[in-house]
Amino acid sequence: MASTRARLIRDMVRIRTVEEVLADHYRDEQEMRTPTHFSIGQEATAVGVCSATTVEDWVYSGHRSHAPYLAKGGDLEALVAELYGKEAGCAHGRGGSMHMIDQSVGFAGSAAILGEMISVAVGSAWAFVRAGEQRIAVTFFGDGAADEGVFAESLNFAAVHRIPVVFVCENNLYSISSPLSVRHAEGTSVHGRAAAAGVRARSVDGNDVFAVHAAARDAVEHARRGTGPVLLELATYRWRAHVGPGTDHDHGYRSKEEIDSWMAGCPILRAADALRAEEPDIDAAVEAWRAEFRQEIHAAIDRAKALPFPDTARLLDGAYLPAAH
Ligand SMILES: Cc1ncc(C[n+]2csc(CCOP(=O)(O)OP(=O)(O)O)c2C)c(N)n1
Repeated sequence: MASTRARLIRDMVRIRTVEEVLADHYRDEQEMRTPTHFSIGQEATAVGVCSATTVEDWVYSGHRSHAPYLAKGGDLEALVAELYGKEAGCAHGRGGSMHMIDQSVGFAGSAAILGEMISVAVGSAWAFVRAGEQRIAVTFFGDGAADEGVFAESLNFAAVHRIPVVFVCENNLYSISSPLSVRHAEGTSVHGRAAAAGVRARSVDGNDVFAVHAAARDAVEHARRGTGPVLLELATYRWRAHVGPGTDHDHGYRSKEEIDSWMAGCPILRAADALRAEEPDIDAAVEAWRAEFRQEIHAAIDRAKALPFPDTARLLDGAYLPAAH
């Protein structure tokens, strides 16, 4: 099954399977000593967008980083080793889950300070322009990060200078437990704010991987042509708690009915439903992929656990240490 549409589903199944197994190990072993923000339920945004980029294009994300990293082709073993704090991790065991990086495939980096990577992506894309390169930058962030001032500044700067950046807002309705309704005036939206800054902006069903992919291809092409930045606001939903492997049905900030209704709109099930007429064997393929990726992630976990921790004498390598006065 080699069609682009089947490949998008396969990529989502891989991310879902990897994260579900990681979440189980995280909970049961207590050996990964890093906060983790899972994208379970949100896979269509990362897969739909990253599949529209080339290896030359740079992708950044915030704290919810595993899905964009894997969708861009980031090395799985380096991700797992990073979560276990091992020297072989993608950030040498110093960064943890929120500091994914694999520049060999164009995953330029992720960081936990909300909004930080929005401006860094704009700077990278501006550097591409100044070097006469045809590359673009993409930056993933949540609706909460879009409340940071740097978002407005970045939109404006990118629009004024026609910087080839694609802003990707994964709008999952909450900033931790604060719903959009208490943070934004009624009738406003993230894409509306981008449009007001002169950025071409679209709102897309973020749980429809085919729609996301089509919108991302259009956005990437627009940016690469030098016709200016684009923002995609992708409506999606996080199934697990904001941080950690568990669920949060009982935390009181969102209802069980709301969670159930979004789970019924699972991006993998929806994509398989849409493809069934064209690919009647899609359900068997999904099951086979799940089994394949379960093996892959279990093997990666076993290997990561056997790897060494960083040498304590070198723990501060790469850290910024202000000069002593
Ligand atoms: C500047 C800054 N302020 C506050 C935080 C604490 N914080 C971490 S995640 C988060 C909510 C993020 O929500 P959103 O951007 O919508 O992303 P989501 O977690 O929903 O994917 C907050 C407030 C932070 N990391 N950085």
